[in-house]
Amino acid sequence: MKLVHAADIHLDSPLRGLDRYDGAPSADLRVATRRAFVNLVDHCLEERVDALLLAGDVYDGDWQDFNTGLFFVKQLARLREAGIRVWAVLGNHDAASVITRRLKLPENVTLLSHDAPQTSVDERLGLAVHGQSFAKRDVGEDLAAAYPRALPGLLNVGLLHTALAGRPDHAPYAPTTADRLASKGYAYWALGHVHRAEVVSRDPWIVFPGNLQGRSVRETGEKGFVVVTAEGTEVRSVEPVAADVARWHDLSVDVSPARSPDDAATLVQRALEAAAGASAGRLVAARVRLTGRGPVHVALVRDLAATEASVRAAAADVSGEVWVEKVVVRTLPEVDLAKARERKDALGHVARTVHDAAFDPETLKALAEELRPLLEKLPAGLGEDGRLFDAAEPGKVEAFLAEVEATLVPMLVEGEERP
Ligand SMILES: [Mn+2]
Repeated sequence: MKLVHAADIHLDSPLRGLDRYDGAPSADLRVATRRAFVNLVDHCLEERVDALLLAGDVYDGDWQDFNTGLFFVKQLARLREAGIRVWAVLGNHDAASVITRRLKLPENVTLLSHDAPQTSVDERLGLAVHGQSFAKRDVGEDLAAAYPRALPGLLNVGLLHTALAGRPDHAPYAPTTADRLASKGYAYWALGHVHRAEVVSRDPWIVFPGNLQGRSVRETGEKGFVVVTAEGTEVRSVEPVAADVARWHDLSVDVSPARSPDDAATLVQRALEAAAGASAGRLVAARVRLTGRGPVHVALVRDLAATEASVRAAAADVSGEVWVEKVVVRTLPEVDLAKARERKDALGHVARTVHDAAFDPETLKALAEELRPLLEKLPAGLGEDGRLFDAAEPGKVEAFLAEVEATLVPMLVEGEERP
């Protein structure tokens, strides 16, 4: 028996903040979640699998665009034609979706109850699927606790949308433990909710397939579903299969050996070529971080716009479709900052003032006050997460000062050394 297990499709999920990026392949990325789902359905048909398990979050939110739902129904109907059954539970996003409540699903689809755990048996396949949907967005109780024990003589599969005992960046919905799941005696637990693929356990199998298509730089690397091969009541193998049509990369490029911005651009181009190669013809969306301590630092930070332009030019030179989402410059100077602080002249005074400010709570507070009105005036899109930083957030002003120190002091030293 062959089962396909997927979760977190987030159909038509808006790729966050894409519109504010110049030259973003918005159209391609906007349909990426749909095309990834078509890839999944194609695979089910081509490989003639027996069933598809969807572990929640087919939809992304509570907007009322029924085209999203119609697209989903159409794809599931393709599976119906081939006699492939689908079992699904609702996750936190579906529970909040109007589409979920209004749309009638094809008869090959079994949507498991949100009132209590439901067991659905397919005698022909020898398969028992146990699961419970989310009734509302924020399910705080352990749904798995009430799941029944395995039925004898069948392949038992549990469907559940959960964060288990907690996963970084994921709301702790339907909390439970791997031990609790294992105690039910199922051969396979098809989980959803956590967007990073993870094999939590192999005995029994407890698997997060991850989401089907990365949607931001926080969701990097290969994305897809898993194929579960079973014999009788046992799982024989679990194989990940890629379904994504665009792939995100968070690239750190060490430019410390570069003598010039051109050298740095060459290093960036090499890194982007490697990313494109690893993405096998897919659209590549990359955040490029320039790192390392070296002589090119001052030139890179002196004109950030020029640095960004040269990174984008390097990307345009890579074969295949590569889009640079953002350029982050985190290089460090060769200049010895500690030595600069020891100087007795004006430069030494500036170096000390900037450095010491980070350790003085009073100065930090005053700086935060002074910066706030200025930060509020800046356009959105600056800084790494859409804003430069929040002066009220602890640690941010210190980090800002460290950046000022690493930028300003080397510029002053270099300016002095220049004839
Ligand atoms: Mn979820």
